[in-house]
Amino acid sequence: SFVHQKCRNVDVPYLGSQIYRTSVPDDLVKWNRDWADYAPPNYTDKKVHGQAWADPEINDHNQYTFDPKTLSPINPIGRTGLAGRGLLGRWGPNHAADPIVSRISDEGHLEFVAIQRRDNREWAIPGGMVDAGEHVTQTLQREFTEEAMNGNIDKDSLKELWSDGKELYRGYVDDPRNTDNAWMETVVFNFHDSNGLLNNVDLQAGDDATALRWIRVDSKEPLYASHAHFIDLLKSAHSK
Ligand code: RP5
Ligand code: MG
Ligand code: MG
Repeated sequence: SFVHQKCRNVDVPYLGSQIYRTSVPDDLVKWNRDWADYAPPNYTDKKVHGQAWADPEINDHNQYTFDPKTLSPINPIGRTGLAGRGLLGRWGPNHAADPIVSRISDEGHLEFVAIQRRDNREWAIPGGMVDAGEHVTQTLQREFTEEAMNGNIDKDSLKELWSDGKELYRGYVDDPRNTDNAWMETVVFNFHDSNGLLNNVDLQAGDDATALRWIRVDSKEPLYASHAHFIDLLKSAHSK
């Protein structure tokens, strides 16, 4: 069964910190495997404290549903070697949306719009967090507009594209920011441009993206978090 990898990396410190995760071997990821001495560092980035988009610190006076031992929600996949929230605002699931905008290139290859992330320089789908009260369909369009169109909102040019999305995935993401108590979940939609709509759109990296390009699905290029898996799903969806 699936065990997360990217959120167990001990080669580099946790993003934006000097904190190293406890090394968790594959066979001790599942919580039901005994590990009496497991005591990972507890870390929540200061950037998270006091933010409107984040939960407060947990103490015995507030109302979350807890693991009685740790007083915290626990990662559904298992141990990550780090307690606390790290860079994530929410205890438990942190909700994102990932729009995969694809086309068939002139050479006949299925390809998708990818951005390079500012935080760790890895290539990724231009996704982002669902804002409070926001519908996921809005998040998908907003994040693509911010990260791949540099905020140039030309509402009508992609209307047809946005109206025909296909869901590819929803659930857990093996994000390098995940911890034992906070993790990413996403909804992945494919918007396939069969009509050349994107020829009339100025694609340009924006917001937290530092570069943009089309990546071929068969390029085997390493991607951020679980995004390579999402691209596999895209590939299957188009090979039917
Ligand atoms: C990943 O983090 C999701 O798949 C999504 O692509 C992304 C959301 O976080 P930010 O891009 O807002 O940092 O887990
Ligand atoms: Mg964003
Ligand atoms: Mg993003």
